[in-house]
Amino acid sequence: MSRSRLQNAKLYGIVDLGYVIARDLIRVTAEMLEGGIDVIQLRAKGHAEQEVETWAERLLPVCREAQVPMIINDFPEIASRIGADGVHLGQDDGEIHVVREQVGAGMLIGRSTHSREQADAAAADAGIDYIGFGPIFATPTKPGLPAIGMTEIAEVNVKHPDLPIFCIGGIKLENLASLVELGAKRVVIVSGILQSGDIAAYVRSARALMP
Ligand code: TZP
Ligand code: MG
Repeated sequence: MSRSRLQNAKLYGIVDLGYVIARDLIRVTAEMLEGGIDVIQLRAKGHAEQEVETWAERLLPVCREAQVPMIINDFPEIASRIGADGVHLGQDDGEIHVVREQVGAGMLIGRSTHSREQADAAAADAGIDYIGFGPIFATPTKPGLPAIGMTEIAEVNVKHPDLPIFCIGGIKLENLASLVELGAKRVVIVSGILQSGDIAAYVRSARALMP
Protein backbone atom coordinates (compact mmCIF):
# COMPACT_ATOMS: atom_id res chain seq x y z
CA MET A 1 0.00 0.00 0.00
CA SER A 2 2.55 2.58 1.08
CA ARG A 3 4.80 1.94 -1.96
CA SER A 4 2.04 2.68 -4.43
CA ARG A 5 0.97 5.71 -2.39
CA LEU A 6 4.54 6.96 -2.51
CA GLN A 7 4.65 6.58 -6.29
CA ASN A 8 1.63 8.87 -6.54
CA ALA A 9 2.85 11.32 -3.91
CA LYS A 10 3.57 14.92 -4.95
CA LEU A 11 3.57 16.87 -1.71
CA TYR A 12 5.49 15.57 1.31
CA GLY A 13 5.07 17.31 4.64
CA ILE A 14 7.30 17.11 7.68
CA VAL A 15 5.96 17.58 11.19
CA ASP A 16 9.15 19.08 12.58
CA LEU A 17 9.49 19.59 16.32
CA GLY A 18 11.72 22.57 15.52
CA TYR A 19 8.52 24.38 14.48
CA VAL A 20 5.71 22.56 16.27
CA ILE A 21 5.39 22.12 20.01
CA ALA A 22 4.61 18.60 21.16
CA ARG A 23 1.08 19.28 22.30
CA ASP A 24 0.17 20.60 18.81
CA LEU A 25 1.53 17.59 16.91
CA ILE A 26 -1.78 15.85 16.34
CA ARG A 27 -3.67 19.01 15.42
CA VAL A 28 -1.00 20.13 12.96
CA THR A 29 -0.78 16.68 11.39
CA ALA A 30 -4.56 16.49 11.09
CA GLU A 31 -4.63 19.89 9.36
CA MET A 32 -1.95 18.79 6.89
CA LEU A 33 -3.95 15.65 6.16
CA GLU A 34 -7.11 17.69 5.75
CA GLY A 35 -5.33 19.84 3.17
CA GLY A 36 -4.38 16.75 1.17
CA ILE A 37 -0.74 16.10 2.07
CA ASP A 38 0.52 12.88 0.43
CA VAL A 39 3.20 11.81 2.94
CA ILE A 40 3.91 12.73 6.57
CA GLN A 41 7.32 12.55 8.21
CA LEU A 42 7.98 12.98 11.91
CA ARG A 43 11.27 14.84 12.44
CA ALA A 44 12.46 15.59 15.96
CA LYS A 45 16.13 16.56 15.98
CA GLY A 46 17.75 16.49 19.40
CA HIS A 47 14.91 14.64 21.12
CA ALA A 48 15.34 11.35 22.95
CA GLU A 49 14.33 8.13 21.22
CA GLN A 50 11.68 7.30 23.81
CA GLU A 51 10.08 10.71 23.37
CA VAL A 52 10.06 10.39 19.58
CA GLU A 53 8.52 6.94 19.84
CA THR A 54 5.70 8.24 22.01
CA TRP A 55 4.91 10.98 19.47
CA ALA A 56 5.19 8.53 16.56
CA GLU A 57 2.73 6.15 18.22
CA ARG A 58 0.22 8.95 18.57
CA LEU A 59 0.60 10.14 14.98
CA LEU A 60 0.45 6.75 13.31
CA PRO A 61 -3.31 6.09 13.71
CA VAL A 62 -4.09 9.61 12.50
CA CYS A 63 -2.08 9.02 9.30
CA ARG A 64 -3.48 5.50 8.87
CA GLU A 65 -7.02 6.83 9.06
CA ALA A 66 -6.20 9.13 6.13
CA GLN A 67 -4.27 6.34 4.35
CA VAL A 68 -1.20 8.52 4.19
CA PRO A 69 2.23 6.92 4.70
CA MET A 70 3.98 7.94 7.90
CA ILE A 71 7.76 8.08 7.90
CA ILE A 72 10.08 8.44 10.87
CA ASN A 73 13.23 10.49 10.52
CA ASP A 74 16.48 9.00 11.88
CA PHE A 75 15.06 6.04 13.87
CA PRO A 76 14.62 2.76 11.97
CA GLU A 77 14.13 0.99 15.29
CA ILE A 78 11.10 3.11 16.11
CA ALA A 79 9.67 2.64 12.62
CA SER A 80 9.98 -1.13 13.02
CA ARG A 81 8.65 -1.30 16.56
CA ILE A 82 5.52 0.74 15.92
CA GLY A 83 4.92 -0.50 12.36
CA ALA A 84 5.34 2.87 10.63
CA ASP A 85 5.40 2.97 6.84
CA GLY A 86 8.95 4.17 6.42
CA VAL A 87 12.18 5.60 7.70
CA HIS A 88 14.14 8.57 6.40
CA LEU A 89 17.93 8.57 6.57
CA GLY A 90 20.56 11.21 5.99
CA GLN A 91 23.90 10.66 4.27
CA ASP A 92 25.48 9.84 7.63
CA ASP A 93 22.78 7.50 8.90
CA GLY A 94 24.40 4.26 7.80
CA GLU A 95 24.31 1.93 4.86
CA ILE A 96 20.96 1.21 3.29
CA HIS A 97 21.43 -2.57 3.10
CA VAL A 98 22.07 -2.70 6.85
CA VAL A 99 18.92 -0.72 7.58
CA ARG A 100 16.96 -2.80 5.05
CA GLU A 101 17.95 -5.97 6.94
CA GLN A 102 16.76 -4.33 10.11
CA VAL A 103 13.39 -3.02 8.90
CA GLY A 104 12.39 -5.67 6.36
CA ALA A 105 11.23 -5.53 2.76
CA GLY A 106 7.91 -3.77 3.33
CA MET A 107 9.28 -0.61 4.96
CA LEU A 108 9.91 2.46 2.81
CA ILE A 109 13.45 3.83 3.03
CA GLY A 110 14.20 7.40 1.99
CA ARG A 111 17.58 9.06 1.78
CA SER A 112 18.58 12.74 1.81
CA THR A 113 20.84 13.73 -1.07
CA HIS A 114 22.62 17.05 -1.46
CA SER A 115 24.21 16.81 -4.90
CA ARG A 116 23.73 15.19 -8.29
CA GLU A 117 26.40 12.63 -7.38
CA GLN A 118 24.60 11.64 -4.18
CA ALA A 119 21.33 11.38 -6.10
CA ASP A 120 22.99 9.11 -8.68
CA ALA A 121 24.43 6.92 -5.91
CA ALA A 122 21.05 6.65 -4.19
CA ALA A 123 19.35 5.79 -7.48
CA ALA A 124 21.83 2.94 -7.97
CA ASP A 125 20.96 1.47 -4.57
CA ALA A 126 18.12 -0.99 -4.96
CA GLY A 127 17.20 -0.61 -1.29
CA ILE A 128 16.15 3.04 -1.59
CA ASP A 129 12.49 3.89 -2.25
CA TYR A 130 12.78 7.66 -2.67
CA ILE A 131 15.18 10.54 -2.20
CA GLY A 132 15.06 14.06 -0.92
CA PHE A 133 17.10 16.37 -3.18
CA GLY A 134 18.23 19.66 -1.75
CA PRO A 135 18.41 22.14 -0.25
CA ILE A 136 17.27 23.76 -3.48
CA PHE A 137 17.41 27.09 -1.59
CA ALA A 138 19.29 27.75 1.65
CA THR A 139 16.95 27.27 4.59
CA PRO A 140 16.99 27.79 8.36
CA THR A 141 15.30 24.37 8.74
CA LYS A 142 18.60 22.75 7.70
CA PRO A 143 21.31 25.26 8.55
CA GLY A 144 24.83 25.00 7.17
CA LEU A 145 24.07 23.25 3.91
CA PRO A 146 24.79 25.16 0.70
CA ALA A 147 21.91 25.56 -1.75
CA ILE A 148 21.97 23.29 -4.81
CA GLY A 149 19.95 25.74 -6.87
CA MET A 150 17.40 24.91 -9.50
CA THR A 151 19.59 23.99 -12.45
CA GLU A 152 19.91 20.27 -11.67
CA ILE A 153 16.27 19.50 -10.89
CA ALA A 154 15.30 18.58 -14.43
CA GLU A 155 18.48 16.60 -14.99
CA VAL A 156 18.10 14.30 -11.98
CA ASN A 157 14.41 13.74 -12.67
CA VAL A 158 15.08 12.86 -16.32
CA LYS A 159 18.02 10.63 -15.43
CA HIS A 160 16.10 8.67 -12.78
CA PRO A 161 12.50 8.51 -14.00
CA ASP A 162 11.59 5.56 -11.77
CA LEU A 163 12.93 7.00 -8.52
CA PRO A 164 10.59 9.32 -6.63
CA ILE A 165 12.66 12.51 -6.17
CA PHE A 166 11.37 15.07 -3.67
CA CYS A 167 12.94 18.50 -4.04
CA ILE A 168 13.39 20.12 -0.64
CA GLY A 169 14.72 23.26 0.98
CA GLY A 170 13.22 26.75 0.97
CA ILE A 171 10.20 25.69 -1.05
CA LYS A 172 7.14 27.89 -0.50
CA LEU A 173 3.88 28.59 -2.29
CA GLU A 174 5.59 31.59 -3.89
CA ASN A 175 8.29 29.61 -5.71
CA LEU A 176 6.51 26.29 -6.22
CA ALA A 177 5.09 27.01 -9.67
CA SER A 178 8.53 27.94 -11.04
CA LEU A 179 10.05 24.77 -9.59
CA VAL A 180 7.37 22.66 -11.26
CA GLU A 181 8.02 24.48 -14.52
CA LEU A 182 11.72 23.65 -14.15
CA GLY A 183 10.97 19.94 -13.81
CA ALA A 184 10.25 19.27 -10.12
CA LYS A 185 7.70 16.47 -9.90
CA ARG A 186 7.57 16.11 -6.13
CA VAL A 187 8.40 18.47 -3.29
CA VAL A 188 8.80 18.63 0.47
CA ILE A 189 7.67 21.78 2.26
CA VAL A 190 8.44 22.21 5.95
CA SER A 191 8.46 25.76 7.35
CA GLY A 192 6.19 27.12 4.62
CA ILE A 193 3.42 24.83 5.83
CA LEU A 194 4.19 24.88 9.55
CA GLN A 195 4.48 28.66 9.79
CA SER A 196 1.37 29.43 7.80
CA GLY A 197 -1.72 30.77 9.55
CA ASP A 198 -3.97 28.19 7.91
CA ILE A 199 -2.13 24.91 7.46
CA ALA A 200 -4.88 23.03 5.63
CA ALA A 201 -5.40 25.90 3.18
CA TYR A 202 -1.66 26.22 2.57
CA VAL A 203 -1.34 22.50 1.83
CA ARG A 204 -4.39 22.59 -0.41
CA SER A 205 -2.97 25.49 -2.43
CA ALA A 206 0.44 23.84 -2.74
CA ARG A 207 -1.08 20.51 -3.76
CA ALA A 208 -3.13 22.25 -6.43
CA LEU A 209 0.09 23.55 -8.00
CA MET A 210 1.50 20.03 -8.37
CA PRO A 211 0.27 18.43 -11.61
N1 TZP B 1 16.85 18.69 4.12
C1 TZP B 1 17.29 19.49 3.14
S1 TZP B 1 16.57 21.01 3.22
C2 TZP B 1 15.65 20.57 4.58
C3 TZP B 1 15.94 19.27 4.95
C4 TZP B 1 15.35 18.55 6.07
C5 TZP B 1 14.70 21.46 5.28
C6 TZP B 1 13.57 21.93 4.44
O1 TZP B 1 12.74 22.75 5.20
P1 TZP B 1 12.05 24.06 4.63
O2 TZP B 1 11.57 24.75 5.87
O3 TZP B 1 10.91 23.63 3.76
O4 TZP B 1 13.10 24.85 3.91
MG1 MG C 1 19.27 11.63 9.92
